[in-house]
Amino acid sequence: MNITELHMREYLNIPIGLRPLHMWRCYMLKNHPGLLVIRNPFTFTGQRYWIARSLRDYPLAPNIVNLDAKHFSSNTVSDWWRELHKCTEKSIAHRLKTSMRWTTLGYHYNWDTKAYDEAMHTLFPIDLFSLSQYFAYVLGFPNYIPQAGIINYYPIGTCLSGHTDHSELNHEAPLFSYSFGQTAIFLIGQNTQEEQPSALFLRSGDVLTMSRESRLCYHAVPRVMKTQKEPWNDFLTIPQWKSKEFFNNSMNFELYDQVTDTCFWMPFNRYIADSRININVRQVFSSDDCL
Ligand SMILES: O=C(O)CCC(=O)C(=O)O
Repeated sequence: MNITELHMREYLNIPIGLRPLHMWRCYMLKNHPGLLVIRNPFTFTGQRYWIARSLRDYPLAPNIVNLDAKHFSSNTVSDWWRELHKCTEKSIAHRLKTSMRWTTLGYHYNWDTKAYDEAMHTLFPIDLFSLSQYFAYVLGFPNYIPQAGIINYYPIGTCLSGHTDHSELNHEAPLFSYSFGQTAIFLIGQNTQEEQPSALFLRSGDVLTMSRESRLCYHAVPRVMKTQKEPWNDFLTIPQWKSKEFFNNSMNFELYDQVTDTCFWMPFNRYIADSRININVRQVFSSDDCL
């Protein structure tokens, strides 16, 4: 690829809401080759955008959520955020808020069979697709195809037990994990449960990639705790891009503008003040099978 092409890619495919590449800080862990962490490459508007998408849009039907028709109204199952937003009864709102634990996108993971069912597929959101392809491109995975997403919702005090993500048929492709809101303690182990894991904090905006040797390693979130800083409200420190014309137009620019409006942002701010959101993106099939 020549320099012009490289610049074209860098410019034309930059999802809006990211800091320029030269400001990114990317770390590897000595004992965990293939595990990469980029410390918050998002602007505050970028963080708000992905928080709002994860709460308002991604749980919308036909995407699948953990809330079932036995315990929740059909309106809640199909549009959880709207129902939470309009609920005025405190205890019901609390139940609605804390019951939402996951949404799946694209190829939907079947939690009972622990497999991806090819028949259960909805459109993968184009903005998240572009974001993940951009990170993959920058980190050296130019053929990456985002196909399945899990949005994990963690009210403070909740956790996720140790597991491996092995149901994808393609284990060569990395897994991308975006953290927003409250801070998580993340444990990363090795291929068996015998080895001692390493612990790291995942803070709002952090992007974690599990690739190569670490792709199939055990990992867990034993704790979500109150953050010291709220980068989604940090207007001062982050340079904002002025023009949208260079950016990938897969994003919802209307939402991107709305999230800077205090009134619009208020319900999202209330949610994220004591919760964490994790967006987890995977390629399920091999790139050849997708063409
Ligand atoms: O919340 C996280 O950081 C990890 C989520 C995870 O491991 C998963 O969805 O498989």
